[in-house]
Amino acid sequence: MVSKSKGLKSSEIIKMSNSTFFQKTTNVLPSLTPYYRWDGFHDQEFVSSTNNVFADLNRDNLPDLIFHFWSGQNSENAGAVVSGGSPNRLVVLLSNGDGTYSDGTFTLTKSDNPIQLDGVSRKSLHHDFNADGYQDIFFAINREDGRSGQPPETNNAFSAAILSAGNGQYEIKNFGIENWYHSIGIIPSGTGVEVWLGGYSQSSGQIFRDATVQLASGFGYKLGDTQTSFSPVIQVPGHANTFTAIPNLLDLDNTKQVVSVVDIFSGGAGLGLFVKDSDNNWILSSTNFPHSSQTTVNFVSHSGNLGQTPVTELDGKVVLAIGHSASGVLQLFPDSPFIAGFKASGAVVANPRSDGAFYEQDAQPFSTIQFYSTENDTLARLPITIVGEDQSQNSNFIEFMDLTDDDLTDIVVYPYSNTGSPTVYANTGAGVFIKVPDNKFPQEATNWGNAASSKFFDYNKDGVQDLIVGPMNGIQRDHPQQDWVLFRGTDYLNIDDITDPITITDRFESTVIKTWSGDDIIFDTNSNSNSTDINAGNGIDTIVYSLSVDNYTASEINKSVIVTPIDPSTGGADTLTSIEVLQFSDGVAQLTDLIRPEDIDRGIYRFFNVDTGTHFLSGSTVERDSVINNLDAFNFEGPTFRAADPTNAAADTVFRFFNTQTGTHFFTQSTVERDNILDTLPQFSFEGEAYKGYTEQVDGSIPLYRFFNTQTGTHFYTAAEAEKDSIIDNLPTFNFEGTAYWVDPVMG
Ligand SMILES: [Ca+2]
Ligand SMILES: [Ca+2]
Ligand SMILES: [Ca+2]
Ligand SMILES: [Ca+2]
Repeated sequence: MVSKSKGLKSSEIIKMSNSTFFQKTTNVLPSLTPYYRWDGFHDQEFVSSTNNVFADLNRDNLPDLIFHFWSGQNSENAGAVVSGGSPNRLVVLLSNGDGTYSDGTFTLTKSDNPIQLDGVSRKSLHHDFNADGYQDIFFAINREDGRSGQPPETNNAFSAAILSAGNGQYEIKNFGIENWYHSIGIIPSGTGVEVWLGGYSQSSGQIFRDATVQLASGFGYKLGDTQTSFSPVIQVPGHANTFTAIPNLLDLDNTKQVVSVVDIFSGGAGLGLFVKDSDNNWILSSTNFPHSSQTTVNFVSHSGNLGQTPVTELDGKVVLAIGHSASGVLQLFPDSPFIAGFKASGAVVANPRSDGAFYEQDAQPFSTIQFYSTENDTLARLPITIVGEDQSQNSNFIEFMDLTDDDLTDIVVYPYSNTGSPTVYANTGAGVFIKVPDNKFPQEATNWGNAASSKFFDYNKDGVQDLIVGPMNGIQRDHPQQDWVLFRGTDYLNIDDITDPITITDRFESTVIKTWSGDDIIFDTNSNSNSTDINAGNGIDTIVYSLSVDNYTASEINKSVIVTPIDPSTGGADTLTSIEVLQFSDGVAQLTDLIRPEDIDRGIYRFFNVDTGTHFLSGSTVERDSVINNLDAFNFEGPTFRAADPTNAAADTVFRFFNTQTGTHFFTQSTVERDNILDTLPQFSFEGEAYKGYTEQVDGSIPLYRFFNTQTGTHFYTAAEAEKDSIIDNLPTFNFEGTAYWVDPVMG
């Protein structure tokens, strides 16, 4: 793989906190301290901003930063029922167009007062909802966050639309019905864009927790005719009690929608699949909950209380509770079907103690990402693996994006930690992801405890993702360090140095498979029926075919080998790059076992060296086979002519030299030329007799023509009249030197 690293200027000396790919910026973001210390946040409470939106609001083609800060209630209100949402404030930092930002909230809203929403934002998105060329922002809002201990029936809030007015200004609109909103998604359908909200309550002031009345509360809205009012398009029926809408990318006519579902009645979370029926109404066609059925166990809580609590099993682990934190859709490889990805989070307890009870204090955080197909309108788990998956991260956000510039979508997890750095899993294209080493990302120690988190976005629009890090999960109002850090991405991530071995046991019909510097193994199970590009990177890599070697042929192109099944019904062709071991059902094969070069009596075989653009000739079948099997740069072209019959009186020795400067061979029959080279050109290493050539035309022989390539300083030989004529006509850098000597044709 070609490295795209541009190197660092001397002024960009790497500090400990930076990585090769991310450099800390200064003087780009204004101080955020004034917002953290806003009087409306009262005193001594933590201030958070988890749902940050990066969208171009002022249409300068650079993203703007939309923060929604919020704090908890004052401590004197602890335990008391407090009406209203937690204190909150919307702040928009507009791009100045010169790589810096400043507060543009007033510019957009023309309001002197801080902008407050109906509560705390839980998830957010942006889209040009009213099609006026300006991005609009949506937040799922609730009044739970920041009000711990409040009665649940007081947690409902309106969600918020930051809707453009078409003139560069924005209106803040509450929409939907009041609900305990958790999530938001968007469907750009042909009949108008829909915004879907996932809530927890059926309607304002009521919570349906009765297991026999499992009412869901998902809502979809689109703009009404006035372009300012929202009309409902879906209210999700029973079963689940909340859901997370995710973007509908699953089919082109927007009749299919995957959402993630939380169902506390069955003790876990999963996915729901909605499809449109013949009346154009959304119906829930399939759900899939990853955990096995719930059982009730003896349980000892942190406070020592013994009681009964439900547990479920997930991937062989006993899990106390599974919440959903995020979901989305992605393609495993370009043009492949979209699949749904789902991040389940919970707490896992390995075993009950000797008294037979499970203890809450034994619990460890647990999260895992799973993938589902939606074929036949049914959610089905896919056997996709993540090598090195960190299953103990506390995180609420995942994202699917290509960070390695290979058109293969990678997984990004944004955990809460001291450095705030993301965790990235790189996509092989074939159902296996692998953890990217943490040192590819900034590891700046913050003093925000485990509140720091991050988000990729491209602030300078150079195509390379940049990384913003901040105390998203909340810091104290009087904390001494409240400014966020923006790291400029200097280049696409290069992960060629990953040495963990990767095994691809199921290709998922991928057309592109890549692995890196580990010793990797790639099987042909479920291979693409057309063709597949496979690059296994450095290491000793093996490809495994399910049939015996006599069922395949091979040819060489550039530094790759194309392996093709003889019977097309058994699979497509693979273009293999950097694969060292060819394994078939009857054992390891050499490339010569697939290319099967024909042995010709006195045959001289020709190779094209793709590195030097020169040809290599050999009269030795041992040398020929060694070059085929060992030198990627040499493409075998077959026998090109035959050496002279040594019993013929006109046959005489052809000498071979190796030019150590050009890496090419030179042939001559002239002893004068030979001796002159030996005396005057030390870069030519004499290799002795190569084969015999005729010193004159004999019966059946043909001339071997010699050219001098003035660009490479090498000689080229051909016995083919058509090739000779074509070079004379078309390649002025080749000086024709006439007949070197005579040889026999391959056929004849
Ligand atoms: Ca708009
Ligand atoms: Ca990628
Ligand atoms: Ca960038
Ligand atoms: Ca490898």
